[in-house]
Parts: sequence; structure tokens; C-alpha cells
Amino acid sequence: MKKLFFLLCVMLSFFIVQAAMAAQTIKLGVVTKPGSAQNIVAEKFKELVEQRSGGGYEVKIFHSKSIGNETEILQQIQMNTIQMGVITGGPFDTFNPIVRVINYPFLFKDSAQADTILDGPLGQEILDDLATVGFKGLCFSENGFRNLTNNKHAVKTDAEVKGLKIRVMASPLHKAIWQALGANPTPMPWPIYTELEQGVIDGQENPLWVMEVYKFYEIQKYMTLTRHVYSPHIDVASMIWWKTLSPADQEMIRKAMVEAAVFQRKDNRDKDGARLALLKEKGMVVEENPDLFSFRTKVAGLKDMDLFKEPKVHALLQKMMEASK
Ligand code: EAX
Repeated sequence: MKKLFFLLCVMLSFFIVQAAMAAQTIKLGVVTKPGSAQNIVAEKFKELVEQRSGGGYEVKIFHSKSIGNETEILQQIQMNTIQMGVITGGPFDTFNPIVRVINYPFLFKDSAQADTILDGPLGQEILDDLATVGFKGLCFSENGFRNLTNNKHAVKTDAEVKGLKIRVMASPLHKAIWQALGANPTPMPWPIYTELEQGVIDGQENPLWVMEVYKFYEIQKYMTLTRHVYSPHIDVASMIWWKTLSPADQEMIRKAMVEAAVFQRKDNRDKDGARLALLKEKGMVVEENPDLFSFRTKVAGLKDMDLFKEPKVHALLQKMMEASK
């Protein structure tokens, strides 16, 4: 009897130790598939956190829309049913209008300027303000500068955009941009290959990696290097979850995400030259020098629209425009 009791105690303590040692799982959502910009951030983050926590955390990546589109992933992060996400700037728009500021057309001149501003105090204002809607904003990684593709005709000036049915992200700002340019914008969540293939939409706009990874060269003939919007991801955690973490773990997780973001931004930019070459090789007709003056003129009035009228949003847009002059 005594022996049995002893054995039970040993077994029980074994289970208790096991439970204490079991890694805490961090569920992280991205909408795109492996090889995509968001996944490269997520995978680097997973590697760093699992290594640095010595098995204390396991990062489980949910990709390819397995837990919903980006809006749905954000809703789950708010509720802490998943803990983290690498999410394109556009769909944040309806959660907190301050995010619109980064997606303002022709705001940043180049990647270096985007980094300086987003990694600085103005970017931090956006990350901090996400707390009002349940997110801990950690940092910015990137999709990159967005370019127009379509399957109807070559586009050099805004005149050729007229009437094109362009898919846009679930973002009132993105819709307003394409309305101002004379297109017929259709909001639609990711992915959109079938809709392009079936001609439900004539075109779309995204950074170069998307045209390669999602094989848009198979179904879109014309590309125009408009670079009309710099498209970051915002890398976020659930505020409910974040508050349960020790300061040391918060710092370890934040740092890992910042490093993953810096790694991915460089990786994305390094690959762009080869991507452009590949897309041409695959038969896309690329307009490399569009008349961007005509595009800029059409969208110049957006800053005065209701989309930016909330005082904090308006104030930050002014500061961003000043900083990016
Ligand atoms: O990351 O929805 C979009 O257009 C995004 O840029 C897409 O998910 C690729």
C-alpha cells in the first residue's frame, strides 16, 4: 500500500513538473500562404522566440486563410482566441482610422524614408493608439509599395484607369483612392485569384512579391509601377494576452518581432529586382515610367475628406506629410 502511495506521488509530481514545463502556445495568424511577406515575418519570429525562450513558448502559425480573412483574424486577436498577427495595413482601417495615415497615397518617397518615419515617434503614435481597440502594436514589417495590374489594357496615365474594375482591400481609404482615380473599386478580402481569372474584376494592386507568389502573371497582362501606396503590415498582439505576460517576456517577444520585421523588410527589398525581371519573362507588359503626376493630382484632395476628419487622425496626417516632404 505504502509502495503504491509512493508511486502515485512520484507520478503526480512528474505530471506537475511536465505541466509547468510545457511550452505556452502563441497562436499567430496571417492570411497569406507560405513564401508570402507576412509568412516570412511570422516564421522568423517563431524561430527567434522558440530559440530565446528555451522552449518556454511555441509559436503556431495559422496561414492561408485557415482562420479567416484579415478582418476576422483581427477580431480573434481582439478576443485573445489567437494571440498575434502580421496583418496588412488596409484592413486595420475600420478598427482604428488612425491607420489610414500610413496608407495615404504617395506619402513616402522610398523605403528608407518609410523606415525612418514608421520606426520613429510618428509610427509609435500609431502603434500606441491601437491599444484603444484592443491591440498591442509591436512594429511594422512590409508588403511594400503597391502597383496596379489589370487585364484590359496598358496604363500610363490616370486616363487609362477610368472604368477599370479594380479589387481593393476592405478599407474605405483604398476605395476612395481608386474612386478618385476614376476606377470602379470593388472591396474584396484576400485571396482574389479566382475573381481575376474569371474576370469578375479587371485588376488589382499589390507589391511585386504578390504577383510572383500568387502567379498573377498567369491572369494579368499589364502592370504599371505606380507605387501609389506604401503598404506595411502591422505586427500586433492581443492586449488581453499581452497584459498577462511578465515584463521580461513582453520585451523578449517585442524584440523578436522587431528583428523579424527588420529581417523581412530587407529580404523583400532585396528580391524586388529579380521579381520584376521574372514577371516580364513570364509575359507581363510592364509600364515602368507611368505619368505619376496625373495620378498625384487626382488624389491630392483626399486629405480633406471625412476619412481624415477626426482630430487625432488629421493631426497625425499633417505631421506625417511634413516629415515625408
Ligand atoms: O498580402 O489584401 C491584400 O491586397 C494584401 O496586400 C494581400 O493580402 C497580400
